[in-house]
This record gives sequence, structure tokens and C-alpha cells, in this order.
Amino acid sequence: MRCLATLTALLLTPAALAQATPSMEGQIIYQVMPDRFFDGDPANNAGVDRANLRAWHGGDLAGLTQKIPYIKSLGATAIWLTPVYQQQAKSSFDTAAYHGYWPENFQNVDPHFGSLATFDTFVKTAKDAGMKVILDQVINHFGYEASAVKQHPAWFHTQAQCDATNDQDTVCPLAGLPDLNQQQPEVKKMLLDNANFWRARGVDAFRYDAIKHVEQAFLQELLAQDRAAGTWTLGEWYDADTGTVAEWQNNGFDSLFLFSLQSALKRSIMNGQSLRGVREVLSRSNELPRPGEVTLFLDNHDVPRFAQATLFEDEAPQLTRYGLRALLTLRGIPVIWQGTEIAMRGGADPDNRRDMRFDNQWNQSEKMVFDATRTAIVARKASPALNHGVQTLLNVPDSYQDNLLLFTRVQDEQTVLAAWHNGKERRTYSIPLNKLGLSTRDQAVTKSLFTDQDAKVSISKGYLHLSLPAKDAAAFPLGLEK
Ligand SMILES: [Ca+2]
Ligand SMILES: [Ca+2]
Repeated sequence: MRCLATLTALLLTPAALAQATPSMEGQIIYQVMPDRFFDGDPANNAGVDRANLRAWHGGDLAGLTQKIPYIKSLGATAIWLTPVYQQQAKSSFDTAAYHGYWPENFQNVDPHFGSLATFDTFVKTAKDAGMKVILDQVINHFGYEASAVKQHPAWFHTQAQCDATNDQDTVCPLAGLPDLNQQQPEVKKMLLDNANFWRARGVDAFRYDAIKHVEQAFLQELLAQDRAAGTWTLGEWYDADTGTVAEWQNNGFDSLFLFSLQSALKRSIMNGQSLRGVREVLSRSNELPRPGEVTLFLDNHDVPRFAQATLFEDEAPQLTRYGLRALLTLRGIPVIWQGTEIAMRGGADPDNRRDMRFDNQWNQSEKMVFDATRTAIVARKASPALNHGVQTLLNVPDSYQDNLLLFTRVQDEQTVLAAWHNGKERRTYSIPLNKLGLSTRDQAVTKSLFTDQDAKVSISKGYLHLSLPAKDAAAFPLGLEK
């Protein structure tokens, strides 16, 4: 009885409840692919060929550790690194396992990246710098050439099972990769143990790869274990829309990547289409059980670079700056993929994984995008409304909706108005407050919280007046005057 009473007390204390629902709201995540980030140790560069995008490039955990001050200078508060497990030694399809998604051993570090000791040093250095660490976990497959495929054939789904199933997404191989059968007791135990192994090394959160292809019953068990340990979980369901994210937040993930918003942002901001596509995605936010935990991004290592589609070299920096400022006005957790903060170019995989360039290599445009991103992050962190506030779309008149998106972020007594302007020219808008569904007191001309842009708002006689630069997103404090 006493044990039961103690257990009940533990479960119900506020601390235990907080532990039960880990949160990353308010964080800014920086995504790193270690092989393509920074080479801190040339001694581990076996097989490195930087001229070949399908080969190892020499980046490692020592290099990532050295560059933590750079990531911190951008304003990011958490680092997600793509897998650093020991990889299959051979290449497949003329591609080396530099990306980390072809594991050989889930409980060791690939020698190209360093060792378990270098991993521990990285985690400790990140934590000492006040940053959280998000580790990429592969739970669906081994590498094509992993020794487990021959040593433990019973661990994997067979072609006959794939042929017979109604559930091809989870039972059949993803891109031909040896597909783990998570109902096999040894496999299940190994994967649950892996989470505990890396958790014990101090990581704060897991990004789970390819969850669309993993059996639901196993996922539930894995998530229950993470939840009990207070580990935040982020699922990668490629192409997830709001409905899928909502479903999986209800099923136990803290977060998923909102791919539908990423593609809308790319179409509207980078490709110059209407902002209605973004509005459509944001209008579904009320379906999400935990809208503040959803992970938002402009690009990542699996999609072409955000700046890929620009026809002219000079458009990429400006439109990427617009995209990053827009991202930093939204409710959710922004992720910045290495290089996006300097408008790095690149098409589909592997061209989207070019080597990171650092400040001593930047041209003026790259420095401009970095500075604007840093300034916007400073503003977001300083504003509880931008960081945590409830997000409400405003009813912009239909004739403006291609080029103007307005929403508020409200936290306690603070309101911030986000204004995205998609037009090619600077423009002034005057819109009746009652049409927008906004009620706020008069306000003298007020500048954007993003201090390095020329964007202004004022409110008088029932009208909202906006002065907005071409192709840009701004954030204004509202209700400032008594
Ligand atoms: Ca190296
Ligand atoms: Ca599978």
C-alpha cells in the first residue's frame, strides 16, 4: 500500500507532471550533418574526397564541438545532429554512409565522426553552453551492408511478408533497406535499449527517422519509455500535413515536422506564388493538440535547399532573409538547417548537403542573411508573445490575400502583429480594424521588432496602417499606448 501511495504521489506532483510532458517550445533548433559541417580532426579522414558529394567529407564531432560558439552566436538553443552511429564501411550506390542513415552498430560512434568519448565531450560542451542536444535515431532499418543482415536474418521482414501484407509502409523495405521487424523480441529490446543507451549519455531529445515506416505498436512502446524518462520526441513523417501531425501528437509524439508548411513557404516566399497557400496551412493550426511544439522549417537535408529555385544569384539572399524572418514570427519550434542562415544554394540530395561555410569565407550577402537571422532570433527570444503566444490569423480583405498575411501572437498582456508582404514593391496598406477582427487602441508609428528592417505600423481612427518593404516579414508590438 505504501509503495502504491508513494507512486501515486510521484505521478501527481507538479514536477512529475512537467516531467511527463517535455516541451521544447521557445527553443530554436540548429540542424547539423556532422560530415558536412566542420573538420576538427584530420586524423579520422579515411576515404575523404571533398570533390565528391557522395563521399565522406571529413567533418566530425570534434569540429562540431569547436563550432558550438558559432551556433550559439546565431542564437540557436538546441542542436539536432543527423546520426553519428557506426556506419556500414562499404558504399552503396556509389554513396558512402557519410549521412549516418546506414547503421552498422547503433551503440558506437563511426570512426569518421570520432568515438563515444568525443560524443560525450560534444554533449558536455553543448550543455555547458546552455544548449540542448537532439539525437537522430534510426529505428526502421540497418544499412544495406550491415553485418546484422547476415548474422541475424530473423531480425528483418522478409520479401514474403512484404508481398503478403496490407501494411506495405511498415513491412516493406524503405528504399530497399533491410527492414527491422520490431515485433521480434530481440529487435524490440535492442531498439528500446538504444534509446536508453544514448539517453544515459545526456541527450535531451530524439528525432526519430522515417516513423511512417515503423510499426505503430512498437512506436507506442518506445514513446511511452521516452515520456517516462522525460525525453522530448520529434517524429519524421515525410510530407506530414497538419492532420498527420495532430494524429501523432495525440498518439504520443511531442512533435512532428510540418512538411506541408515547408512546401507552402517555399512556393509562396521563394517561388513568388500567392500567400494563400501558407494561409491555408496555418488555418488548420487549431487541429493541433500542442501547436507550440510543432517543428517548422524552410528546408532540411532531404529536400532541395530553400534558395535552390532562385533564377538570379542576387535574389537568393533577400528571399531567404524573408523566409527566415517569416519562420521566426510563427508559433512552433523553428529549425535552421546548416547553411540556410547564409542562403546556401543546392538542389536535391546530395547537392543540398554542400560543405558548410563559416564567417571567414562569407561574402557580403551571406553575412547580411546571417545578421538578419541573428537579429530576428534576438527579437523572438525577447518577446514572450513571439516565443509562446497563441497564434490567430486575421481576416485580410480577399483582394489583398495574395500578397499580405497578418496574424497575431498573444501571450498574457502582450500582442505582436506579424505582417508578411509578398509584393515586389514597398507598399502601404490601410485596413479597417473591424474587418480584420482586431480591436486595439490607437498607436503612433511603431517600428518592427526586427530592428534591421524598415517596416512600420500605426493605428488611428479605426484603421490599421502598415508600411511594408518588398518581400519581407515583420513583427510589431501592439497595444503599447495607454
Ligand atoms: Ca575529420
Ligand atoms: Ca519498416
